Amino acid sequence: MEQYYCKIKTEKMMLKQNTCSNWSYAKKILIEDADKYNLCINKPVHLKAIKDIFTSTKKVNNGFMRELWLATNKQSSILWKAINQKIQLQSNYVGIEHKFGYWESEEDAAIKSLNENGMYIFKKKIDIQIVKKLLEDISQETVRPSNSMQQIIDVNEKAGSIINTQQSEYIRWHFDNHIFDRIKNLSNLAKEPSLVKIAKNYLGTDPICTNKQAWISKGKRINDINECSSAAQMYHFDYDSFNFLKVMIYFSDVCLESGPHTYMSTTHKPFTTDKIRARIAPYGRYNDYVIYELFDKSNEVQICGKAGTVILVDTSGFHKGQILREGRTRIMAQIEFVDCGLHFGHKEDVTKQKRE
Ligand SMILES: O=C(O)CCC(=O)C(=O)O
Repeated sequence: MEQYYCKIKTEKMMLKQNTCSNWSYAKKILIEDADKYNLCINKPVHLKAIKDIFTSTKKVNNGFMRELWLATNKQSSILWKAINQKIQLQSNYVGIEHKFGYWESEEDAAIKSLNENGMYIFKKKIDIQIVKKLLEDISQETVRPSNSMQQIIDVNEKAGSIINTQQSEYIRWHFDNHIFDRIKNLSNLAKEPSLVKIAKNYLGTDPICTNKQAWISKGKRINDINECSSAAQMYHFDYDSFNFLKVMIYFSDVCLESGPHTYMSTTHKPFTTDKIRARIAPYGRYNDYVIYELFDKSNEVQICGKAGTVILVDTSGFHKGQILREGRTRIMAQIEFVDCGLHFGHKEDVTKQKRE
C-alpha cells in the first residue's frame, strides 16, 4: 500500500500563556517545520486530517482521532506528547494546599510503572477512617442505573440500599457527578498534588481534570452480554484525548469475585505486530479469547484490593471491569486527567445528559 509520510518537527519554544492564538501559532510551526517525527500514514485522508488538526482550533472528532491513532500505530499520541513537552502549554489546574500526602514517596515508581506497564497500584491506601466516612457520605446519595444501551434509566435509588441489596436488577448504578463537589474528600482527591504531579509527568503537559465519575457495580445471577458490554465489562480501550490517565479508587474491598478492574499490562504501547493492528478497530468490545490470542495472557492483571486502594491506569490500553459474582458489590470512583490543549471526546456526564 502506498505510504504517505507526514514529517513534523518541533521547535524549541516556550509559550507562557495557553491562549488560542498561541495554540494556532504552535500548531502552525509544527506543521510547517518538518523533520523530527515520521508519521507513517496509510491514507491521504489521514495526512490531510493531521494537518487540519494542527492548524485548526476546532473541537476534534473523537471517532476520527481513534482512526488516526490506530492508523499511525499510536504515533499521533506519542508525537503530541513530545510536542507538549517542548511547548509547555499551561493549564490552571493545580493541586490544592491540603493534601492527603500518601503518595509522595511512590511518585517515581508510579511514573516508571505507568510508562512501562500502563498501570500502577499504590502501595499506600487511603486511610480506612477516611474511606468509612466517604462511604457513609456516598451511601446517602442517589444513584441511577444504566441499561444495555449505556442509557441512564430514570430510576432513582438511594446508594445505600443498592449497596446492601443482594438482588439488583441492573449491574451498573451511577452517582450524579456533582458528588465530587458535595463531598470534600472526593474533590480533594482530584486535586491531590501527588496525583496532579504524576499526571503532569506522565502526560508531558499540565494536566486537566475533565471527568470525574463514581458508580456501583453489582453481580447478577444471569448476565446479559449487552448489559455487560455497556457496563465496560468486556475488553476495550478508551481514547479520551491524545494522552490521558485515570485514577481509580475502590470504596469497597475488591476480590476476584467482586469485579476487579482488569488490565492487559503494556497494551498502552504501540502494537508490536501487524496481526494485532489488523484485528483492532477504532471502537468496540472484545471477547477475552480475542485479547488472549493477540496479547500474552500472563500480562493480564486483575486488580484486587481493600477499600481505599488507588490505582493509576492508562486506559488507552485494553481493560475491563470483571463481571461480578451474583450478590457481590463494588463501589468505585474515577478521576481522569487529560493532556492540556485540544479537546476531544472525553466521556460526558451521563447522568447529566439524561436530565437535560
Ligand atoms: O469498571 C471497571 O473496572 C472498568 C470501567 C471502564 O472501563 C469504563 O468505564 O470505561
